[in-house]
Order: sequence, then structure tokens, then C-alpha cells
Amino acid sequence: MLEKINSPEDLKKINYEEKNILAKDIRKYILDVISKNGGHLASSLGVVELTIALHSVFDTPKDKIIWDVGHQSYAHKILTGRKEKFKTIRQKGGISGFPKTKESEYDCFNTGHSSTSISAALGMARARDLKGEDNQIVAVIGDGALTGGMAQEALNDAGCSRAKIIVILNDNEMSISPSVGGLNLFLGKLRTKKLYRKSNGNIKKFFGKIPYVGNFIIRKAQKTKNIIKQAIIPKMYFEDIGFTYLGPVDGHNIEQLENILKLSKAVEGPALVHVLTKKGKGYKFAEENPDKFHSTPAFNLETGEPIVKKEADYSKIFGNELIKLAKNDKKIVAITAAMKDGTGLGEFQKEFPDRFFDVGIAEQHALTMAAGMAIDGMIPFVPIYSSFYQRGYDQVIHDIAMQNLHVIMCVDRAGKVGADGMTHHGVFDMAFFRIIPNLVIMAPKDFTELEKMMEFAVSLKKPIVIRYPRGGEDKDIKFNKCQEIELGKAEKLKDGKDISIIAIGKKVADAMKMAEDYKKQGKEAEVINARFLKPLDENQIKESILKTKNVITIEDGTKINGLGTAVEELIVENNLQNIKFKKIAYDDEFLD
Ligand SMILES: Cc1ncc(C[n+]2csc(CCOP(=O)(O)OP(=O)(O)O)c2C)c(N)n1
Repeated sequence: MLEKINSPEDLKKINYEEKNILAKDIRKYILDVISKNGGHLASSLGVVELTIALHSVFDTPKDKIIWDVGHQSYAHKILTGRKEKFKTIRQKGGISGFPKTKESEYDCFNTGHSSTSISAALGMARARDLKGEDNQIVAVIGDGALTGGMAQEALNDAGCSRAKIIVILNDNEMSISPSVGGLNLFLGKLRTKKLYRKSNGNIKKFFGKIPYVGNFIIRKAQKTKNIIKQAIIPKMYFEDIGFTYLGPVDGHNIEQLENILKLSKAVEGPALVHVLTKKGKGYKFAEENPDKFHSTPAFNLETGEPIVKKEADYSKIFGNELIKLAKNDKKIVAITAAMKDGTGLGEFQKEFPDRFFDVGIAEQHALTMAAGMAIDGMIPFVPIYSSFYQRGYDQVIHDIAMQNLHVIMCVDRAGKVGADGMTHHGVFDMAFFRIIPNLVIMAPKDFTELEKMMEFAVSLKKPIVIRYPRGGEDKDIKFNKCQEIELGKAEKLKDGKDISIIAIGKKVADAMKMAEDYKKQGKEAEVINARFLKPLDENQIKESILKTKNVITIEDGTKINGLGTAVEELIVENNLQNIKFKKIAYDDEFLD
């Protein structure tokens, strides 16, 4: 079937039986490609039928579908003209693992970070209404993403707006780990309601043969809640805030899905369709371990095992060290925004269940909650990926730094992250944290230094940022020393008289390689591991610059306002003359 389907138009020509075969074909294709390329497997397998139903019922790209996070959009990509290109997903020069407006007219909004879809949909609906157009706008959001503050803010606005949007709640009871929080308890109650089951015949009866009359009947029905009462559960959150609730419906039954989606089209004002799906559907290993297969490296299809065994990475070292520190200090707690495993907190949760808090996809709340715990004497560690720290910026400024609270903000996945691409690169954190007063900002060159920095952070009663990269240590460079950490002190790794190479974090290894290259050219490079972006070790750096008069800075961050800028400022402010200066960092553009 997949061979015959090249666009959503083709879906309109096939029957349910053929669509079910198509769903199988798509799953097989996703499994073939993702087992080689790696990717967000379980979420995408879970929405194959939903994607077919959406593109069958809606008239895309005129009607718009916004995929929240966008990690579940693989079937959408395959059905919207990117079948062949799908083989290149998440590879250099290939298509993105997330929706990209530049990539296809069917991707109507870029996503990657969670909980944005309802806001974007409402914005598009308001633009549509102001322009007097009549297309449908659909946001597809998971139960995990629904826990995000933005999604709640958008629901609040959309409910009262009366704007015509359709929110599809893709409820698989999982975020990356099992869904958490009161909303999940509420959804749990809805999940036990009788499934929506209307036959095609019923739907035809609802709609009548003439679309206008059909819509009129539906509108009437909505008011009296008679005809579609099986699909509407009154007196509940979504209805109370202004949405027409439809469902729950079996998310793997294409016919039922199409029927309820047709109903949702006819609803006046905002509608929410509650779809029950199974994460990992159709692949035994992913169904059994949806968290492991949420985002997977390349794996063996037969065994479900990764092709390359996972080596120790910074997140794991962080998690292990935190357990050690927590054993000695009862005040230490760990907070995650739905990223327990990604940030290495799995074992910590087992060891200290009472001191572990998964707050849902809610970085802002996580940080202010940490501030609350810190002000009352706890020492919170908050590991969040660099790109998701962007969500919590005001919380860092207003709630943590301004009150000078002892919160240890661990910035995981700092720097370039690889296949997840543009939305996930963690290249801005040094720049945006550096301007915040009171913050101490560090980055380790290797695992040992991370452990030492964490220990130091517990002893220093200040707001602290420790940033470390995705993956493990540099394969080629092994550091055999690690001085004790002192506030604002850099570590000189190599003496030299010709060039000062000043680096931070992961890039210290590159600095060592660069020094070896210079040696081959007969030049002696001095290598300084800055350790602290803030406070910068001005004395040691100045001394080195005055000696060599030739400086190179290297960092895994932006040219604007990172280590290079700090050194540049030091040169200008101290009026150091005749200095050759080169900054190696990322240009002022978004990285692919
Ligand atoms: C702001 C932000 N925080 C964290 C993440 C990482 N993340 C990606 S998908 C996901 C879980 C999403 O769960 P859900 O919406 O239920 O979708 P599912 O994968 O279950 O289909 C998380 C936490 C993110 N993308 N954006």
C-alpha cells in the first residue's frame, strides 16, 4: 500500500481495509529506517493510525496540523511527499527529525520544544478569522506535553476565545517516563469512560447528505447535547473551560478516528478530541519499554538491542556522583522536568525516592520550586538540557539569582547535540547565563572535573551553573591531572610562550590537540582550562596573554557573550596592547 501512497490526496481514494494495511507498511518502514538512523521511535509508532486519519479527514496543507514537540511526526513526513527522503532522517544533509516549515508546506510550524502547539494553533486561528478564511487548524499534543505550563496557558485562552481550533490529545499515559501529576490523574478517570464508537452509518445520519445542513444539525446537537451525548462527557475540566470534549476514542481504529474527527470539524468553537494510543505500538520491544524506545540509537530489529553499546556519559557520571553526595548530605534533592533517564537520575530516584521530584514538562515550575526548596534550607540539583533551560530564564533571574539562592543548575546536553538538530543544540546557555548577577558558571573538561565541581557546588552557598555536553569524554585526550576547584581559578594544563589557548568544558580537549599541532610547527602553546566562565580567572589569563601576546579562545557556545567575549573584554578593559586574538565559537545563526 505504501508504494501507492505519495500524498494525503491518495489517502482519500482508499478504504479502511487498505488504510489498515498502509498502517502496517508505515510501521515497518519507520522501524527499518529508525533501527539504522536512530530516532524517536515509540512516539511515532503510536500515532500511525491517527496520522492516516488526520490526513484523510482534513484537507492538508490548507488545513493545518501542528505536531507538539514534533518527535511523533514520522508517519506525517512519510505521507506528505517525503517517503524517500525519510531514509535520510536525522542525518547530515537529510531531513529533520522534527517538523520544519522550510522542509515541506505540510509542516506548518516548527516544533521541537514541548507544549507550544495549542498557542500556535490559536494564533493561526485568530489570524485566519481576521483574514476571513475558513481552514481548519489542528494541534496534536501528548498527555506529557499537556503538563507543560504553556499548554495550560493556551488552553485557558483558547477555551474562552470561541476560536475554532481542534486539539487532539494523544494520550498514551506516557511522557518519556510515565506521565505524572494531577492532570494525569484526571485523564486516568476519563480513560475509563466508555470508548466512543460510532459506526459510519451513524455519522452519515448526523451529517446528512448536504454538508451545510449536516453542520447545522451538529451545531444544534451541541447545544442540546442529545445526538452526540455519547461523545461528550459534560461537567469536566475541558468542557468547563470552554472546549467541546469528544472521546475517548481508540487511537488505533482508523474508522472510529475518522468519524470522531469529522465530528470535531463541525463543532463550533474549540474542540478537544481525546485519543487513546499505545506508545511503541506494533513493535514488541518498544511496547514493553516505551521509555527506552522514546529516543533510541540505531538498534538490532530482532533483539531490540542497541548496535553500539552505550558508554558512560556525563549524565551517568552526574547521576552517580549525586547519589554519593546525597548520602553525605540529607539536604540534597534532585528535580527533573520529565527527563529522569535522560539526565541520569534513574538510580537516584530508586535510592532516594523521597528526595526526587519529577514535576512534568515544566522547566519554569521546576526552577521556582527549586528556589522554594533552597530558601528553606534544601540543596536542589536541577539537571535540565541546555536548550530547555531557555524555558526557565526568568525563573533563574527572578527567583534564584536575585535572591542569591543555593540552587545547583546542571546544564546537560550543552553545546552541539547532533541528530536532534536545530531546536536541541545547547549553544546559548553560556551567553544568556553570563549576564545574570550572582551566578557562578562552570564547565568541566572531563568526568573527574564534573565530580569535583559538583562537590564544590555543594560547599558554595550561591546559585551555580555547571554545564556539560551530551555523550562522554574525548576519546583521544586523557587528562591525568585535576587540581582542586577554587572559586574563579582556572587550571593551567600546559606551559608555553608563543600562544595562549584558553578553553572551557569539552573544548579543553580540542585545545590540547591544537597545542600538539602547534608543537609540530615549532611553537609552544600554553593551554588554560578556564573552568569558570564566571567569575573568570582574570589574573591567570592576563598573565598568559601578556607573555604570549597571542590568544585563541575555544568554546562550545556562541561567539556572542561567551568565553571569547569575556577574554576580549578583559583585553580591552585592561588596555592590553598588540594582542593577536582569535575566537573559535559558533556564529550568530541557528545551527542545523
Ligand atoms: C520544553 C521541553 N522539555 C522537554 C522536552 C523533552 N521531551 C521530548 S518528548 C517528551 C515527552 C512528551 O510526552 P508526550 O507529549 O506525552 O508525547 P509522547 O512521546 O508520549 O507521544 C519530552 C519530555 C522537550 N522536547 N521540550
